[in-house]
Amino acid sequence: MSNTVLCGRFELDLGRPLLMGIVNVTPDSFSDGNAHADPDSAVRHARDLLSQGADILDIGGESTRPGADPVSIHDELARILPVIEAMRDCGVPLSVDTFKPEVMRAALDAGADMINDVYGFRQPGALDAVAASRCGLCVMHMQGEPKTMQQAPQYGDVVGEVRAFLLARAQALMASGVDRHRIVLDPGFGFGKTVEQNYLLLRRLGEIDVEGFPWLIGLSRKSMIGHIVGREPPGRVAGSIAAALAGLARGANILRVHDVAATVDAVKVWRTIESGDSR
Ligand code: HH2
Repeated sequence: MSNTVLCGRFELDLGRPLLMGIVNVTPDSFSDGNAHADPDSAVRHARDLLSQGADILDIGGESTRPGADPVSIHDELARILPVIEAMRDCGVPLSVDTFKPEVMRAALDAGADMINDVYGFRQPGALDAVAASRCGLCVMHMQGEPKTMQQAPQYGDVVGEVRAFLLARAQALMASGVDRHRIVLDPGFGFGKTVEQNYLLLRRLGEIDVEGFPWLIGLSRKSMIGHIVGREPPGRVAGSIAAALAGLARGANILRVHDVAATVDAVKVWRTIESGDSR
């Protein structure tokens, strides 16, 4: 198993946990919708996350929260391209959270290093849009689609089905000519899963070996956290960090988070405990 991920202009070293800071250029994201909806404030937010210690920035122009309305290619690009252009030389890889092949191509042309696709590159044309480039690829599991995915998620064996799906998608990417070192996998917490299924997946993450591919996990402020702590998204930071550390303990490599500064501190303490080196 390799400990690096090829990610556009970068090679990510997975020798320590990496933090992907979330930059939602959207009016309707579940946790920070409208907080950075115009590109200028999104760029300020991206710079903030960078100064807090983000290792990767994940720029999104369309919410995928349950029930979210679709966004046109034109509007999605108008939201994300100015942010990519402004942050292109910021020193960390830029990921773009999209499932539309046209947006993938334009984002890569503009200098993005990674494509994060909640559909796992299943849309027609998505494999072709990314195969020939050198970008990193985050392949996420989702049952159904955002508009309806939380209405009635159904699995015989959620752990086995998520594993089989991710393996099949990784194989499809590699069959399209993608180097395996470009791929990271994500179980897709909250995407077509009940609270119980989400916690089962997290608890058993360490057992779900998909041929040694690295894990990216996104738990930050999600409703599975709100369900336990009884708070709205901004009040879910401590709960999100607890879940993130549980993920690290089970082999996660990259944490997709809103609250970079707080998570950086928590990960530092966790690493000190794990390594026994407090110098
Ligand atoms: N979660 C969200 C969006 N994109 N991508 C990956 N790989 N993994 C995730 O868990 C994930 C994701 C949802 O969070 P957020 O971006 O904060 O909200 P919204 O989709 O409403 O913009």
